[in-house]
Amino acid sequence: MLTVNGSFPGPTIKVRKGDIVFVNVHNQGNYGVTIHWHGVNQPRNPWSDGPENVTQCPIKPGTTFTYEVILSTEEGTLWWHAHSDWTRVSVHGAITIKPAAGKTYPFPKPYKQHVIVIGSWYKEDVQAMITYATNTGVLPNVSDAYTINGQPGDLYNCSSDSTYRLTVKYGKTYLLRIVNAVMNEENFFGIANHSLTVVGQDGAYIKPINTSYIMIAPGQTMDVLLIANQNLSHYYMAASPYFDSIVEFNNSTTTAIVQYYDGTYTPPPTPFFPDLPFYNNTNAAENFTQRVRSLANEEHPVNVPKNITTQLYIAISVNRMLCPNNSCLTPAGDRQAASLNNVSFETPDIKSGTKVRFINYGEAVEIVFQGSNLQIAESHPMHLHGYSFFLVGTGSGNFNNETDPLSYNFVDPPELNTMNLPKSGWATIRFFANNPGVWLMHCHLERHANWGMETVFIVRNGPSEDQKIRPPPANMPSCS
Ligand SMILES: [Cu+2]
Repeated sequence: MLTVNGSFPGPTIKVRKGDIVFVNVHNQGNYGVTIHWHGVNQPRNPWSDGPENVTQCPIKPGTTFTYEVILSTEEGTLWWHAHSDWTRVSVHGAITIKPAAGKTYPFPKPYKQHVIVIGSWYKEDVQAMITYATNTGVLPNVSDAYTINGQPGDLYNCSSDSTYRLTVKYGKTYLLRIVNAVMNEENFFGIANHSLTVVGQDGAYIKPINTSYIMIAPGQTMDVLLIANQNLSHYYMAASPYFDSIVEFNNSTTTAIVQYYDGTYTPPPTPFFPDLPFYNNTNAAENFTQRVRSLANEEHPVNVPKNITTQLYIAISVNRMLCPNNSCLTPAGDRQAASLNNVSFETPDIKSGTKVRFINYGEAVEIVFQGSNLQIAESHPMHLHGYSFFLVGTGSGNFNNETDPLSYNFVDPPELNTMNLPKSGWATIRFFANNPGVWLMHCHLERHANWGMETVFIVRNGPSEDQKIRPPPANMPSCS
């Protein structure tokens, strides 16, 4: 199993807003790998963004590459992960971004903060599994467990003695920095008897949301305040899937334990369990997601493009495609293919199917995504590199370009890097194309990205020197 510094999840990178981080990545593994700094906009610096064979060739075994990770507007929680095949399953960790020196949180300073990484666990060799699935057209296997901070928890037939435990002191407030590193399912998450206050998402603050559960998609991060104000006892925190399709998925629950440490009390034989929505409860998922609003105040303003100069309409679908010369092992001789506007992206062999989209510097861009599957529809957490964007509207069914824009939110739309396109629905995002570079956009469900639900935006240089891509670093990994 490929890990960073021997730990799963990998080490947390702790920075302040606006910091620049140099990360030496030395590959001691058996195959090439790259690292992506998820949600870090990397102004003018696509060279350190990480997508394999898009902005760099893989770091070969035995070699080193130094990433320059440039923080700018991001504040809150982001994460880093491998961006080659499915290596991100075990190669990931959190990035915590505190306010700049002399600045404060837009909420009372928490007593302590803890990173909570929700992940996927496979018993098998994931790299061998996905290589076989890609070569033969068979479906990739689903994971064997979910994990919280590397541990599956008490509900699985293993490792209950090493379940992650978060000890809390009565009356104190804790900032949980939650990362969803799961491969193929969205998740509900909650803590028994405790309400959660969500104060940030994707490295930007939001208006506080009080809730008993959150819905968090792969790629997303959330800052959540937990007030330890319940009876001294033990409580489960749990993550279970939100899955709105009919294909096979992992329907199990991972747990960790929140335990009060002061006072003498007898904990119950089993900790209290949170009441999480059923796996296919779309209303519960959307009720939460629709409450997310940018903080949008003087200190944390929003800059939503109003006069759109580039408009894209992207139909998203999972399809099936015939394999040439009976090359697939599936019964019908076909394979899964996922597409954006009917084009299925492939790396590293750039084939006729792969397309990129040029965007001029400074354009005010709007993208309307439309889920267009007729049969096995599913929601898609779409992630854009190089930018955060404003999610100005979402809805069910087909987008109506006359009536639906009337519902757009230009006042306090959430500023995200990964947004959930509702199943068979639409979503509209906006951003200013003010970061020149080569930026991948893809579904963060790994199966879908694997099948081609990806594309690339190339944002051209602007006229002035500080609007141009920086020169590449001297030590870029070689492609031969
Ligand atoms: Cu998808």
